[in-house]
Amino acid sequence: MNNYFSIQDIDCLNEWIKDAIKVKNEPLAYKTLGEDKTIGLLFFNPSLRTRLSTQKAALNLGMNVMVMSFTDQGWSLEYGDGIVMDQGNSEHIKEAAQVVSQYCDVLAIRAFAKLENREDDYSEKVLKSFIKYASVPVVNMESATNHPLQALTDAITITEYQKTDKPKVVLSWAPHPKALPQAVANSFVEMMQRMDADFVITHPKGYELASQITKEVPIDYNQENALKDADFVYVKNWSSYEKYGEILHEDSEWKITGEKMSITNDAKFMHCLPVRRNVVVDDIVIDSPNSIVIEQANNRTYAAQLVLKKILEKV
Ligand code: SN0
Repeated sequence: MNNYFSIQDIDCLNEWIKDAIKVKNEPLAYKTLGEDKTIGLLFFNPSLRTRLSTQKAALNLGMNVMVMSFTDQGWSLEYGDGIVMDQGNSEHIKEAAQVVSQYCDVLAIRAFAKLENREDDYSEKVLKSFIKYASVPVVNMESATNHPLQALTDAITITEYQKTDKPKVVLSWAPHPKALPQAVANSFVEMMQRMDADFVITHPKGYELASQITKEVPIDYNQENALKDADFVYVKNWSSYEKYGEILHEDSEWKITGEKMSITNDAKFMHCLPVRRNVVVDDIVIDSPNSIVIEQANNRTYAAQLVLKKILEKV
């Protein structure tokens, strides 16, 4: 595998999940695979889990790690072709990507949606430009429209906790004070279509995700109805795709409460984190034994480690 840009880069999902669990059981089994290799983690947005779990994954493989934040360090980058650079941006992606490729054997990049222009975000300008101009493999640490390391983590976590061959998985939209990207939800929806799951999405009208991603997945606008008999409740806010980047209404009644969890089949509660307590989910749910958010975050390391292992086996 060259790049890990989206979950389309996973060739055989079942094998990847099995391999990730093997990595989890023996994280230091390949501790020399990445010897004398360097990964550069480039962040255009904040991070906690992604930064530390990817770093941990790289260290488990014996790699050197360099981390750089472009939010407060680094030049602001220009992506346009043939642009007269007499405005704010100091450096062109063409030089930046080629230069960092000389220092690193693998690059991992986080660049969220700006939520200003749908076409711009869905063109994946930042990640695709790095892939185009870098001469080393590129890993997506959440781009404008997808978060494939999170989705792989979620697949591993559901596999670990599922009690039946075809669990019912519900992706529920939740309220949030800020407009958030669709990336996590998009990748989760794509992943659930590849897993053997009875999958349903629930959200208020107007929050439909891109139809090229949701395809035939059923959407239930009645949250309580969707939650009935659920084995996993995956909760996430996203802003509108149609009215791009907008918060349409507050909808505080979509918060996940203890009462709502009681209509599920004793479901596990999942969230990619960070989560706004008592806005997205009540304390009583996230603090309950059915909440697996901490275990889910732990699996970020093994998802990243599997991806890096596959890349290292090729470089
Ligand atoms: C990001 C998102 O894409 O929704 C990252 C999730 C892994 N989440 C946020 O930006 C939350 C920010 C906040 O203030 O709650």
